[in-house]
Amino acid sequence: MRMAVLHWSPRSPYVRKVMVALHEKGLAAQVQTVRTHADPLIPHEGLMTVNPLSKIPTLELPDGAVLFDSHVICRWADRSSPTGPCLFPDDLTAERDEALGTGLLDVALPWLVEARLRPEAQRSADMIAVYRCKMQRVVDWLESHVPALEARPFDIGHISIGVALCYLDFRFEAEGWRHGRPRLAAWHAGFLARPSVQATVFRDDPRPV
Ligand SMILES: N[C@@H](CCC(=O)N[C@@H](CS)C(=O)NCC(=O)O)C(=O)O
Repeated sequence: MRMAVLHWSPRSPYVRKVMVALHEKGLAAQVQTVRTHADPLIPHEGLMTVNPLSKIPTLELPDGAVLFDSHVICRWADRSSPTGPCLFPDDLTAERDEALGTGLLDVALPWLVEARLRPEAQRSADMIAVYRCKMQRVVDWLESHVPALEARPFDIGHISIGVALCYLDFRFEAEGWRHGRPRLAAWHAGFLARPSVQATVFRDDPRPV
């Protein structure tokens, strides 16, 4: 039987969000991962035949259907399996928090490109200051919302926020997001203990050609 194929990278936080969801829903073994290098500065011709945005995660289903982005793939996982937590409850708070987590990533990724990938002469200190400001405001907001996070069952909002904070540890450790945010740090320690999170750690693997 053909398996679903996930365009995947151990460096991508959006991919990790999907992988955590697949593990939580008991679907990880049913999805084959293929290492796909989606470089924001070089569109990937092969990937664009299935996702014209040249982005990962992209999921190819056995019936030929293609799903992207991480939100849609996580919805697919939630619908496809009765196992594990309900990731998308009717209450829109879960998806609002999902948007906050991916929104934090939407700040962190261009920040990384600006600060480390673009030629030095083209880097903008003003843009980097904006990214840092937004990152700090998001983690401040999260610090004040920890009681709300803890009050409801585990859902897509927890996955998205938890993975985004893991990505700050992976790429922006020097920003020290835990400093002055003890409740969020304690909540995240619990997130890190989940088997789905431990099974999906970030890793700087060799880039495929
Ligand atoms: N909104 C998308 C964002 C996906 C995304 O930006 N992925 C990055 C990898 S971490 C990517 O493919 N970048 C390639 C590019 O921007 O061209 C999602 O949630 O899946």
